[in-house]
Amino acid sequence: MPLGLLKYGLRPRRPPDRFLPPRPELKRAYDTVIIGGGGHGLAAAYYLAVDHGITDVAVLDKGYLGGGNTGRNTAIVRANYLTEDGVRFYAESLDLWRGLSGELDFNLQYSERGHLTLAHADSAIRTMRWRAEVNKHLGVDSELIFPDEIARLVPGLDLSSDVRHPVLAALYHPPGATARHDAVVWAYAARAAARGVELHSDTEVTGIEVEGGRVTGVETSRGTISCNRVLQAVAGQSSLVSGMAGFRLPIHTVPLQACVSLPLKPWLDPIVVSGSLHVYIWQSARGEVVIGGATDPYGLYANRSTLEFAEGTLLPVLELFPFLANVKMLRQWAGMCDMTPDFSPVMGVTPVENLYIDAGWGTWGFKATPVCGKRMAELIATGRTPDLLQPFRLSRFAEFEQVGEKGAASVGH
Ligand code: PYC
Repeated sequence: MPLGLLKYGLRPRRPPDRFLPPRPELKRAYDTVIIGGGGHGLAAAYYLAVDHGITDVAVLDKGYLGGGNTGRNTAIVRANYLTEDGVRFYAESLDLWRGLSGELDFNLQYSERGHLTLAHADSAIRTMRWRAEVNKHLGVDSELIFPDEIARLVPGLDLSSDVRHPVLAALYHPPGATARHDAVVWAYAARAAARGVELHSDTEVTGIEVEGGRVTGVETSRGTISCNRVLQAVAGQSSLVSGMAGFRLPIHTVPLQACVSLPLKPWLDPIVVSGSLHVYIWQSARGEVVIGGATDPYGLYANRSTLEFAEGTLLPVLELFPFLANVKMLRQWAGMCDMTPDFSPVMGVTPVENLYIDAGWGTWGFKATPVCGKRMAELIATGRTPDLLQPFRLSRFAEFEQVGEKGAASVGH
């Protein structure tokens, strides 16, 4: 670390440019088009350029960069999944996250604070013990802890036994972290653009051109582009975009809402989740308490906020932290989650040759940003599906090889 600091201090240009270049003219042809200028699309563009030297790339977004789910999630990073495939995948993501501020030379405010999933019943303790064992087996730090230890980690948590859902234990995952989600977008975008990748906001894809089973271009609100390869990375809109290419996804889309309070003095270090109470909570560097709950119980393409969410989520927050009773809420918002039947994402090839997909993230796409970007870039560049992505292929549904991760959700479904 001191050597890194010294090198940084002696660099001729520091800090590197944080700003993004103005939007260029749209060319008529690119090697690769990425639909979706969120964290995933931009990360894929960055790794295509850096790892594979592919820079004739246009990233298209119908709005502004990071205006979709990347700017709407609650910024949690963890790897404490249930299946071996899930744990391996997110463990690689954790490794990448840890070095990412340094690699991108951008302060992503990556903050390792620990993650607790509360158990309120014996059955939950059993699942958490199972998760802890799978995690440890694969080198991911997770363990079951009990009220004494929970009280030490989470001051203010009501651990009384005479409440509706007493806290009996928790799955503790020390590497659980948060990162500044917008900064992730800006960093990947700036570093990809510096290598020649073109960033086209306000450029809506309205059609995908397929000839002889192979993708040949995309139609956009600014004209048609031909290309050799396309990646769709459009969380919340995945079925709509794949529909343009003529294939269907086993995905339904539901809103997920969240809110933040006015700033409070720092009191909560870890992220605290109760799947049974449908609530999760952490405190940001600005002091705001970030709160989320369950997905809305109906399919909808809308980013609106509802009073039902506020009432239904804040009540269990007060069961866990009664002292928050008079705290004012500052802001409430929603994103759209593409849910798959097994609660795992879809990454890989599609029925259309050279059209690749990154979709189906449900309620946990943000934490996968670096690993998904890196491994999708590898697939696009080499044409070979990396082992880490193989379990998440689209064809797994037809092959009855699902990767069941519902039990690892932080969010109620
Ligand atoms: O999977 O950790 C998670 C999560 C937190 C909020 C939404 N998803």
